[in-house]
Amino acid sequence: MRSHTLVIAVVLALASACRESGKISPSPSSSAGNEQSLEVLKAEPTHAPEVPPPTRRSHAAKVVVELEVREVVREIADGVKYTFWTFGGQVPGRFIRVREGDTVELHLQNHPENKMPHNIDLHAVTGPGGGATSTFTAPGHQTQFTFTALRSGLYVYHCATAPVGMHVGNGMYGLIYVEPKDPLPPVDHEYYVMQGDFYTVGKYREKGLQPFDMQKAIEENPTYVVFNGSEGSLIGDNALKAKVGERVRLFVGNGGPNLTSSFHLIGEIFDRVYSEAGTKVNENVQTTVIPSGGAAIVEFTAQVPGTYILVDHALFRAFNKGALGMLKVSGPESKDLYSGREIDAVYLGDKATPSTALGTAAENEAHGTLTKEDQIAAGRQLFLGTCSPCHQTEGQGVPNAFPPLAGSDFLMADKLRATGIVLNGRTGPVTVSGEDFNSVMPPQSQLPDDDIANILTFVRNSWGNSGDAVSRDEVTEVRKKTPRTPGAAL
Ligand code: HEC
Ligand SMILES: [Cu+2]
Repeated sequence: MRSHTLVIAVVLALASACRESGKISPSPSSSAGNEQSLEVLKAEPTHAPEVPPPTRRSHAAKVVVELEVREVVREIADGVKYTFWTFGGQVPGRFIRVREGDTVELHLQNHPENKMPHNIDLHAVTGPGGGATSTFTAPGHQTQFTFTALRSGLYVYHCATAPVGMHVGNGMYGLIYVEPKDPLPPVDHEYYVMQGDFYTVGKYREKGLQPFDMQKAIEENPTYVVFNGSEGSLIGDNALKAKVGERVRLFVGNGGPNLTSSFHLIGEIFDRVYSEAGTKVNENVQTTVIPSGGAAIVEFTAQVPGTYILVDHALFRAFNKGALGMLKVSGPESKDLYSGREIDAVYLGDKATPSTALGTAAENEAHGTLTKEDQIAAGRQLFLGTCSPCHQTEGQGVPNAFPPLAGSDFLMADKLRATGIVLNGRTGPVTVSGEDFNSVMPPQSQLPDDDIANILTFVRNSWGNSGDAVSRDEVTEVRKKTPRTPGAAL
C-alpha cells in the first residue's frame, strides 16, 4: 500500500516537473546576481491562507521577489480595528516559495503613504542580519539585495527596524519556503497559517480603533493571540477546507513577538510533522511546539467529516484571546472511525454561528445610531459563547443547577441587580420563578461593558421576557460602584 502510493507520487512529481508552474512567470529583469546564466523568474507570493504552487523545477533559477510594506487599518476582531504594519497589506506577510539553490533577488518597497522606515530579516538568508542591514527603507523608497537559498526549509521573515518588538508586534512577519531539491510528495491542499500576539490599550474585544500598548508588550501580556492576523481569519466562510480522503499540509509559522505556540488541531493527529520546520520527520504528533520566530510543517489525511478546530492549546489564548481557527472537512461519514454527531458548539461557543452583529452594533454605537435590535442581535451571539453553556441555548436553565433566564421574574425585577450579577457573579440561595437554586455563578467581568449591555438587552427581550435595553453607561456605572470579587477580571 505504502510503496504503491509512493510510486504514484513519484510519477506525479516527474510529470509535473515537465510543466511550467502557473504562478511563476519569466521576467525580463536582469539586475545583479551571482550567475548571469540562470533563468530569471518573478515570484508571486500569496496572502494567507493560500500557498504558491510547487516550483516544479529541477534546476536552480534566479527568483525576483517584490514585497511592498503597507501600514493599514484592519479588523483584528469584530468591531475592533488596529493599525497593522504588513508585508503586502495583510498579516501575515505574503508567502514566498523558492527552491533550494535558487538565487533570490529581494526588493523591499516602502509605500509612500507609510509613516515608518522598515527592513527585512529572512531566516532563510545566510549572511549578517538576514538582509536587515541591506534593506533599511524609508517611506517612498525601495531597496534590494540578493542571497542564495542555501538550505531547504520553512523560514520566518520579519521586520528588524527599531523598536524591533513593536514592528513585529504590529504584524511584520511572514514565511518563505525553500523547497528541498528532492521535494516533499504532492498533497491535495497546502495552507498557510501563522500565529501572532497583539497588544492593545483596550481590553479583549473593546471596540473601535485600538492603539498598540508598549507596556503590555514588554510584560508579554497580549490582548489578542490570533492566526492570520485576526480572530475571524479562519472562521465560518474563511475556514480551511478539505474533503474526506484528502491529504493536507499546513505550513505553520509563529511571528510572536513573544509567545511560543502549542499548535493543535482538535480531533486530528498530525501523522507527519517537520518539527521546527527542520528536515527530520516526527510521526503521530498531537500538539507541536512552534517557537516565536519559528515554524513547522504538519501533515494529515482528513478521514472523518466535520469541523476541526485549530488552536494554540494554551487554552485561554484560544477561547479568550482569539487563537482559534477552523478546518471544514466534507464528505461521507465513516461511523467505524467516529460514531457521534457534530460537537462544534462545545469548542466553538459564539464562533459556531459567525455573524457580523458585533461589528454592526459597534459601528452603530460609534455613530450614535445604536438600536435595541442591534443590541439584541449582538447579545444573542455573545450569549451563545458566554452564558449558554450553563443557562442553555433557550435560556431554560437546568433544574437544580442553573436557574432559567427565560421567563425569570428575578432577572426582570431589577436590571441593575442583574448587571451586577453578570459582572460579579452570584452565590447563595436564590428563588427564580418559584424554583429554588443554591449554587455559584462565576463573574463575567472580563467582558467589555458594551458586550455585557448587549447580552443583558438580549436576555431581557427573549424567551417571553420583555424589558428596556441596558446601556453601556449603565454597565460602566455598576462596574465602578461594585468592587470585583477576588480573582475576577477588572
Ligand atoms: C458557569 C455557569 C454559568 C455561566 C457561564 C453563567 N451563569 Fe448565570 N448563573 C449561574 C448560576 C449557578 C446561577 C445561580 C447562582 C446562585 O445560586 O446564586 C446564575 C444566576 C444568574 C442570574 C440570576 C438568576 C436568574 O436566573 O435570573 C442571572 C440574571 C444570570 N445568571 C445571568 C447570566 C448571564 C447573562 C450570563 C452570561 C453573561 C451568565 N449568567 C453566565 C451559572 C452561570
Ligand atoms: Cu517594520
